[in-house]
Amino acid sequence: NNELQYLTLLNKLVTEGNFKEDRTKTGTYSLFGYQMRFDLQENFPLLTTKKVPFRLIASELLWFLHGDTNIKYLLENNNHIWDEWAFLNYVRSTEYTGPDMTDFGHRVLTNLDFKHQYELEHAKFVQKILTDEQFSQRFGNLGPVYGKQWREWQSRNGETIDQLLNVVMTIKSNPDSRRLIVSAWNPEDVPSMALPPCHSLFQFYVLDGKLSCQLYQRSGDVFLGVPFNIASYALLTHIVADICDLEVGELVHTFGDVHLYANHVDQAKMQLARTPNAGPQLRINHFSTQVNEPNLFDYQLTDFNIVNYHPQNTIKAPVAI
Ligand code: DHF
Ligand code: TMP
Repeated sequence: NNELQYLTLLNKLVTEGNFKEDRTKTGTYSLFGYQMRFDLQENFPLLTTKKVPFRLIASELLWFLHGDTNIKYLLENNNHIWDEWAFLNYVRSTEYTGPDMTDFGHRVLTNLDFKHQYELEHAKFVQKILTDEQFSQRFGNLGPVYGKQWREWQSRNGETIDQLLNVVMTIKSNPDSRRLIVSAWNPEDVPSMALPPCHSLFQFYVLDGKLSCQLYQRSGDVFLGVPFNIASYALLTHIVADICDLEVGELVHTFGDVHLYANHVDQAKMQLARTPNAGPQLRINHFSTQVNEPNLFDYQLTDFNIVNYHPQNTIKAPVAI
């Protein structure tokens, strides 16, 4: 069962995770090196032991596929999962003149007055990204993150490399290739990214007409980020299989530092007390504009339908910034 892969990891971190301080000053229970395998033929690996918002996962993936790195697209799709990291750049700039937002991630958790101030400034920020083009170019951009590296890796001769398109074309022409790799980890660009890529590198593999994908995730927030990452790479595998006329195989999810934040332990225990339901299925509307050339830009949110998804209630948890 696919969901047990996740619940087993969650349980392992609760029971065997090593306490480790971290960059965000939250504290984590952590393990180094772990692997899960999801059979994409069985079902679509969207967790049922809590509600995981597929809409946000799909719009984030389309944002990557478009090569976009500006949160404006996400905001237009009512997706706020990257807001805090753009907001952080803004409040640290000289252009920000509102109330002091230093350490806002921790202060919103303990100070109700401050939380209201933050929510007001955050709402103003979002509005300005949506309506002021100059502002959005300056503060909506997260730097050369996933989309940029996947579709427009900057080469030293001034050209750009579309890693993902190259891989799709190689899958079609030479499916046995062992070089079907896309890397978001660009050491030259890492310092200018709002957050260095957590899902850093992935590789495809074709056997018996089935496409598998392995992700190397250097750092995994098991309660908040990881359920998104599993579903996102499962969706990516379905899309690439669709373009290449293949069935889906497995998603192999490999971690470096996988951790449970100390302030997610109660939520994890609540989730572990639940019994998973049968997983949902993904239906992709068949690609109306399919021509000979693969076009990774053609997919739209409405092309993806999750059917038979019967999740249990949302479990809220604060994100570490
Ligand atoms: N930082 C940290 N510390 N953990 C992350 O998982 C993370 N993920 C990022 C950026 N920085 C991060 C991008 N992805 C949520 C999920 C994924 C994500 C960012 C945030 C999140 O908060 N999920 C909530 C629901 C959010 C909503 O409905 O808007 C959840 O309950 O799953
Ligand atoms: P780090 O850069 O110090 O590793 O912090 C990044 C945090 O964000 C870490 O807890 C992992 C988490 N994360 C995910 O788990 N998945 C994601 O997709 C992203 C962007 C972040």
